[in-house]
Amino acid sequence: MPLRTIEETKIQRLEILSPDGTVDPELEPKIPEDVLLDMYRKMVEIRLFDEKAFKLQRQGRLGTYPQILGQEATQIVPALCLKPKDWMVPTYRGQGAYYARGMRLLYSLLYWGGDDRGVKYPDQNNDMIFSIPVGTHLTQVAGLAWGAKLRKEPWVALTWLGDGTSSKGDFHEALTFAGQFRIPAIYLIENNHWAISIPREKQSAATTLAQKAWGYGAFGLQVDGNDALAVYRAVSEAVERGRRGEGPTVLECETYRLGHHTTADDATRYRSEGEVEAWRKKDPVLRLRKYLENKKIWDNEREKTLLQRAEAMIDSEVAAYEQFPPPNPLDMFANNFAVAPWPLIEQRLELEESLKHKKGELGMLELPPVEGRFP
Ligand SMILES: Cc1ncc(C[n+]2csc(CCOP(=O)(O)OP(=O)(O)O)c2C)c(N)n1
Ligand SMILES: [Mg+2]
Repeated sequence: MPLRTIEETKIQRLEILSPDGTVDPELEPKIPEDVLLDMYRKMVEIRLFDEKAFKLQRQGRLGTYPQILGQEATQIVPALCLKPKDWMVPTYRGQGAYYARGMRLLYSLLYWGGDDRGVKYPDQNNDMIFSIPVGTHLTQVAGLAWGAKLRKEPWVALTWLGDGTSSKGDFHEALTFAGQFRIPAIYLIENNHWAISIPREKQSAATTLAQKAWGYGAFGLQVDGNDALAVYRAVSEAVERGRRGEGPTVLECETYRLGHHTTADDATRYRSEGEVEAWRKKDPVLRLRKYLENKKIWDNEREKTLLQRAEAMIDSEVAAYEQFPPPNPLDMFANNFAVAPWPLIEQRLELEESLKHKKGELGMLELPPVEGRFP
């Protein structure tokens, strides 16, 4: 006797804008013109910023930096689908998301220059810091979404994670909780095909990452992540689903990391130029530009003006970064523990002692008081 089928599912993929800029009119989202232009402007600006940051690192003017080159649509567009009070938790490859929500590029430069004053998100936003440990934020995001639900607030919690990160136990724990409690959480997997030097095929035997959603009772969809319109539609619908109380969403946005993992990596050692070249042809920025040109709301003249303004803005952010007063070295001990453990207190006192004679020289403000106590 054949086995009974008790459950079936299908994995769908959303693609709207083709690389030549033509659209599927049935799926084309109705995005107001000013939002479309803002989206494009920010994608161009973050691309130029990314190039600049890379060069600054090579010149010794910035610390390690993770480029987002090629992932501008999955960075900028989701953030534009949120309201300020929605929770947003990017990954370390999140400069675009923060910028789209209104954070000055100065702060990204400070952060990647090793200064924790770079963690400064606009006051009205519910933006959270990303975690450098991959995946540890996923359960925290479930907590944020659960909190919104318990308080009967209309906010969703949106987070990003990499393809590699979707193989971690944190993903399983977060999604188990999110599905079971039907919380308004959106897990956007930025499948950029590489987790440092490990290709997507070696990370999971699942044919898609979107299908993982099904195992947790979450809504899952694969999206062309280099297609700004598809990302907009998929994220906006996930936000609406969350606000209606219909639970979590997993979006696998397929894109490609055109650069190295970070400036500490050399991707030419483990992948072919041919592969990278093939993905360059699917460029998300160029694709959106063609769409705007076809709609007759963009042209060469506007592009030229945008590039000039963007370059001037970025230069001024770099100047502000390089003129920023130096940090107080004691700040490294702040904000870590409510009650500091004794080794940290000892180290802090030692540093304080050795800095005393440099106080004037460093132009330091009043030294912050010692936090915590000896046991
Ligand atoms: C818990 C933890 N383990 C290992 C690392 C080192 N690490 C940094 S990024 C990375 C790969 C992440 O790949 P993916 O999730 O695909 O994200 P992507 O960098 O491609 O955006 C690893 C293993 C880390 N940061 N945290
Ligand atoms: Mg990856």
